[in-house]
Amino acid sequence: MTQDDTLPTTAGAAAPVDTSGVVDALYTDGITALKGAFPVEWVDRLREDVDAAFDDAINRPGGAVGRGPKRWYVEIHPEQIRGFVDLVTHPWVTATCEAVLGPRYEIVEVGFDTPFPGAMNQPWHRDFPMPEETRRERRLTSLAFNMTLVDTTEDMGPFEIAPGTQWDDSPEFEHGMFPPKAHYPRYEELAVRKMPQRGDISARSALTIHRGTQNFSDRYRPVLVLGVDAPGAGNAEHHDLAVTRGYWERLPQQVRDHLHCPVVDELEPIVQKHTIEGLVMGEA
Ligand SMILES: O=C(O)CCC(=O)C(=O)O
Repeated sequence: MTQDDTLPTTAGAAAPVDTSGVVDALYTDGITALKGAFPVEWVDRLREDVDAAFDDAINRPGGAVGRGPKRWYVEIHPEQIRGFVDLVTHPWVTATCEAVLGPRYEIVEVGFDTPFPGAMNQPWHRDFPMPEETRRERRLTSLAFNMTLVDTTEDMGPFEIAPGTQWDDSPEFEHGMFPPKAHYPRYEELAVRKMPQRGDISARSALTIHRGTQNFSDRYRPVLVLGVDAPGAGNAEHHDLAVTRGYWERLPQQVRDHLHCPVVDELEPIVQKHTIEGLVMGEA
């Protein structure tokens, strides 16, 4: 399952990053993006590894978690994908993490969503309940980076997000994550459909209310997810990321500084933990 990813590749060039714009976008809309961050060939190579990881996971009990009909989430280890180092050292990614989460940010999750043909509209949701720091201090303590592995088209069931709703807080949210159906008209009014193309990367607060939509096409729409925490945010306990000793030794120090995961002799396939119960059955 191991890929050698520590060889340099052609990731995005170091361009000056306007972090004030990025922070502002994350605190207002709850999502921002960089178009053309990575070369298309780099994304295609990543997709090969994601496809292989999906085949492995779907054939193993607990390897993939259902997120609705024809839709799965798979958490993986960094060394299962070539390009991990490029991704987490990309200047826009590192600058965004530092600006929002501070210099000691921690990479806690690598995984991918796979809406297949026939996937339905998900219920509007956030990925976990609002942390106390966010509620009390209006401070974001985690980020999710998403990278499409295909050129998204309208019929593929694009990701929809309701900008500004990372701050929504209601006792009516089921499990702190699912707004009641009575709130849906507001989310539908706010909703923006995202049509990312290969090479684009987005950063969002996973608290911003969102959903995957119905995939009418005959193609699947894999999306890589990178989860990053501020120190103490606590999402790491829901994930099982690990690296082998050999891989760890080849990682740049810059990456090790932000990877506080077990270093092991041999990787265990991940049994998925981050079940979002309300999404398992599916349709909104
Ligand atoms: O379809 C997508 O891109 C996102 C799916 C999603 O939000 C989820 O499964 O939690």
